[in-house]
Amino acid sequence: SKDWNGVDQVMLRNPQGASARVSLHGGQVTSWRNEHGEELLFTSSKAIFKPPKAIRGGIPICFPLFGNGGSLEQHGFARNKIWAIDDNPPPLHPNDSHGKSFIDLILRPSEEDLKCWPHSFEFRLRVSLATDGDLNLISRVRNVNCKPFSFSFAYHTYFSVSDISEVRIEGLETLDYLDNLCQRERFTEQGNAITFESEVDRVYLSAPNAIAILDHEKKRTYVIRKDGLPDIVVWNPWDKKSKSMGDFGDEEYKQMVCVDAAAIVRPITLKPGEEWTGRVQLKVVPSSFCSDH
Ligand code: TA6
Repeated sequence: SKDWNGVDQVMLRNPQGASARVSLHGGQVTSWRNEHGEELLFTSSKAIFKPPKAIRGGIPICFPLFGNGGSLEQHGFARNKIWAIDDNPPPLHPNDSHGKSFIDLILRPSEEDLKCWPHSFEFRLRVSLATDGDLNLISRVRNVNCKPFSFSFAYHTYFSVSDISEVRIEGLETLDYLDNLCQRERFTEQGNAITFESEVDRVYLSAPNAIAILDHEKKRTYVIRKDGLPDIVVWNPWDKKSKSMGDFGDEEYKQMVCVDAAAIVRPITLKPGEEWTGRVQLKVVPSSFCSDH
């Protein structure tokens, strides 16, 4: 096995020149670029890159909690921990790594973690960059051998957009959602696509497994495909909330949107020895916009 001492981030590249960067701090993807070197994920210019702060941008791993709850910090501790590189991952289905450059990370609870969340788990994360530039994340959480436990989860994905007021999200029409801005009250989406004119912070329930984020100005569309993750979080802080976040620029809400594949509304419960898998595939495609798109 390679000597990984002192490594704190890993670069993945594919033959066409696309790349991704994974930080061992948080097991967090902090960059995903297409073959032209264009950055597709948003990271705040004021992001803090060391524990105990989560890096504001990229794809924070929210585990064992999404949101607030009990003794755990907001969005859980996984994104504030230093992950290890896993040199002997369990065998994966061939198409999980076929022709892709990938890295396997692992997180196990420290004694400290077990004090605030007394469940022995193993969390294996594979980040891979496909030959076509798609970014794939596979999370495997296993109950090592203790009493059953439950958790919620999200790939808290910050997409880079040119102008939030020109962004549309398709695939969530007619779904019910919980609105974090109204005490998580349940509403039904009426629009034919989600657009942004103010702060949005919602959890869409039982979302389809393909969601499109259209960036009008850049004429490109992000497509999220997910498996094992029933919900989709949509968040943009807009101006007022942006000013209240120290690690986020006042105007940066215009260049980002969070669309998170997640398992929140119905937490996942694992019996001893059981394993859960949550996958997401991120793709970016040029989108030829027609006016009635
Ligand atoms: O995206 C949903 C959300 O819970 C928002 O309410 C906002 O708090 C966001 O996550 C960011 O949370 P963080 O802990 O990363 O500042």
